[in-house]
Amino acid sequence: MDKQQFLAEYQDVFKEPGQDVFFSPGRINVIGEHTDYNGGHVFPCAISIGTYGVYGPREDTTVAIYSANSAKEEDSKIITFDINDEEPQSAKDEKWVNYFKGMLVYLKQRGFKIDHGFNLYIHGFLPYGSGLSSSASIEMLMGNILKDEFNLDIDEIELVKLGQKTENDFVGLNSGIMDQFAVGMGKENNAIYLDCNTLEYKYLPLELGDYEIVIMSTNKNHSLAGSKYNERVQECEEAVNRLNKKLNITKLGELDSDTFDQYTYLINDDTLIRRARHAVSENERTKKAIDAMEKGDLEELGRLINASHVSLKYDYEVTGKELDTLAENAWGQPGCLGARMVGGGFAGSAIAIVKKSAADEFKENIGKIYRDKIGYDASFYDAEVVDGPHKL
Ligand code: GAF
Repeated sequence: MDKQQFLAEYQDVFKEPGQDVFFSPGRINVIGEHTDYNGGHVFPCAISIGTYGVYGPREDTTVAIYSANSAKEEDSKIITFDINDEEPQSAKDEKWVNYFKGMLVYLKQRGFKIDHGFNLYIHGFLPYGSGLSSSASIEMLMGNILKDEFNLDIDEIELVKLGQKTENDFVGLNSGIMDQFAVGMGKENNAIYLDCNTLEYKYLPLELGDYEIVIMSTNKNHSLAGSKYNERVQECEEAVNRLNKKLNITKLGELDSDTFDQYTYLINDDTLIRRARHAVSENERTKKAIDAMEKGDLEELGRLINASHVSLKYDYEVTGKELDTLAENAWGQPGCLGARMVGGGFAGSAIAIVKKSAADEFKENIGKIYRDKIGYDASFYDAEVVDGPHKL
């Protein structure tokens, strides 16, 4: 779809012309899962599947938002609130608006002048709950629209932090900073190696030669998994507390495996040991994956990706039968170097690194296995690695 089509959709809904069209990407993560809130490393990139937003100014102080993606046609409606209203929307069918509203509220609380209302038409291509970060995509969309339209003097990393704050404090998911960072700081053909503790980062060209990344969606929504996610965050905090009987750390990402092994006994609980072991080992795998990428050793990268899934399955227990079916069957396919779930888990999506010439056969085989085992279809997406949010 092009800019004119989004403007036409806006006009249909708001009965007047829209002013500007913006795009904000989704993200995948090559490796480094559930490490961000543990102060570890991640290696994500922004993808060309994302969210479009059409902006039109208003003379009053009303914000009016319409999404083309409501689950049911009859639920489609324009949701309105006043720019000075700081309360999260509480009605069940209006909660999605909080990703936008939180950004507006926090920008205003930071002293930025947003002194008139606006209309916003949203058209997203990331299925909600698909593990490709539709929420960070819309947070960063909102932040960048407001920055552009109201000439706000704020840099992208500050917007990224407000995106995480929106998620944590306005929506209630205690997520780390990976998704907003990957979306906001996305760079064409590059993945971002980010230390979530210091926010130091570097771009690394995602050079896969004869290989490509295949995105596989379980078509099972993971949006109800928030409480399980928060449980994992809390379990890791408890492991840190127990380790601190002898150590002095703030996050598990500060430990290497040897130190962790020496002090594991302090945790003294099977579940908490496995959670912490994942956080520590995944952080190490992510560092090794960067070395492998820099050496062009894709086979090693693939093995680390597989090991990541195994650890997410057995130690962190965030996969589930749909994601396991995709990843574990991918491992045996011709031309596949590695596969794992991405994002928070429990459902959502997985990625596989597959030889370009084998990709069609790969999708066909996995699609069939998934349908036979799960009873409905998986989806496969092709995506480019792209820049962060921008005006079209
Ligand atoms: C979700 C969260 F939003 C991220 O912060 C990250 O923790 C991820 O799950 C797991 O790596 O996408």
